[in-house]
Amino acid sequence: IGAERKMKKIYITTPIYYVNDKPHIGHAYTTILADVINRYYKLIGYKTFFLTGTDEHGLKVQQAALKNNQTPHMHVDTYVKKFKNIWKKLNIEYDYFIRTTDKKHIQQVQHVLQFLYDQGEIYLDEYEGLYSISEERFVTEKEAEEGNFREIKKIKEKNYFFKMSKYQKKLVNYIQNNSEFIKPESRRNEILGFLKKPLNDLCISRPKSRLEWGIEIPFDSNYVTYVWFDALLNYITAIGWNQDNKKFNSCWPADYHLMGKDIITTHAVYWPTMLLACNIKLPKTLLAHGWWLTDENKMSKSIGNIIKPLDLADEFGVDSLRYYLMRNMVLGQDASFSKKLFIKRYNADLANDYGNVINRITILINKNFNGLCPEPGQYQNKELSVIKLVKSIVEEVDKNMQNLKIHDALETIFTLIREINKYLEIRQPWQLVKDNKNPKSPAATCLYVSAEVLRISSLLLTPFIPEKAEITLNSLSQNNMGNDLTFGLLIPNTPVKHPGSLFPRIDE
Ligand code: ME8
Repeated sequence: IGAERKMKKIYITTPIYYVNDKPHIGHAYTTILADVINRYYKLIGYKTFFLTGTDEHGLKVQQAALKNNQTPHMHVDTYVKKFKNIWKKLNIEYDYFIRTTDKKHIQQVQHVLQFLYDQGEIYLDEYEGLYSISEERFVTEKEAEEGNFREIKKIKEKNYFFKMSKYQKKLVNYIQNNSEFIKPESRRNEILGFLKKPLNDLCISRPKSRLEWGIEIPFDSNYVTYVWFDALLNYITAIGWNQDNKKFNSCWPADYHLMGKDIITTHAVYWPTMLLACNIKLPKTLLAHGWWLTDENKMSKSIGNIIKPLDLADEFGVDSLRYYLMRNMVLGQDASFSKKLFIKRYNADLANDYGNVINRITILINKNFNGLCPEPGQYQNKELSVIKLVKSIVEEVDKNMQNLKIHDALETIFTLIREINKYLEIRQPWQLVKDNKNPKSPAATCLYVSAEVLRISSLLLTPFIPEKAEITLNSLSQNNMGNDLTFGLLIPNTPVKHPGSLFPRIDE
């Protein structure tokens, strides 16, 4: 592991979001998830690279600009700011923000198009079919009947096609031989099912008469390229593909492409076949999470049923929102968003369990040990079993995180937090101090052990609730200890402060 940690960065991506509307809770979820995974890897000592950004071409954006009486350029600049502001507010620590209107990206997309054209992987053909404006692609008659596409037109035109079908067999083999490639299992089966039918070639051009806002096809100026062909390539153009080999090789292949289940097909079929045609390695894991539902409706921009993440973060704090989103969705499944459940979760876990432990320990140390970390004496069985539990919890959290069981990781951390509370109830340090407050006394030992376990729990929580966990760690003078998760590092006689009420109860 040591050597690998030095050589290759863990590379994590979110989808690049369309800038046809403001960011909403769904975008926030994927981006927070990426941030949590990224922060966790950093915590345990990996170098990482976290990419997010915006998908700025295509019909949807062109139409949104028109609706706002703006040029596409002005429109995208305005909306990109909204995304960047929200990520800042939600404490998202991305390393790079790619925009598909970046000059470098455009050049590289054209480079790929030209390369594939020269290799004979792209050809011109006349095609007649049903075209969905909302999906921006040709759909089959069956899809048109079943799907709820709002605008479907019959279109006959000449277009450029990428020989996607040629790679079908290779792709199926790859998916079958790499069980980690598509997660969760249900999505993997869905894609394998989809690939049982013959794959069509992919139409990768749009005539400018119909769509101007896109990247021009380098070998035919009458066309721009299909927005997905442009967008998917962001994952390699952002890390210097074909320009900065050192940077590219330090990141690629991507470790985690995160996304919602709505766009798994483009990522699990179009993207790998494009990479195969370019002789580029395939990403390690595509993770498709479920949908946040509200009032049992799909919450998406097109339906206009939007909970604004900023409002919730303003009302209850950024960490509370991050915590709820990570704790209440089982990765892969859908989850219903509700303010009621949000408040319930907050009160139970953050206000009661975590908040209580922080208050009890720091207040007792302040009252009885002059605000200095007490010096522990001999550990008894009770202490030894708490210390043993810490080790197994740290290992279990790691397993949960590696397996992308994010909600389980949180549940595991909270087992430890609840254990501190139980330990305090059993040892009753508030009684022990009445007998003896000397260094190495039972009271000192109990409070040292509790504070140390609080330090480790808080470190484990930093990826999820960075702001409040950091405050807690600072109140324990953790700053000098690095990110070590082994028991026994808290230094006796360093200051312990009461951080104030970090998680006030919310009325239900
Ligand atoms: O699809 N619940 O962009 P997009 C959970 N530009 N996640 C949700 C969600 C919800 N209700 N709604 C949206 C695009 N998402 C393309 C991507 S990538 C090369 C190009 C999240 O703005 C989820 O991650 O429509 C989903 O996949 C993404 O937003 C779609 O964002």
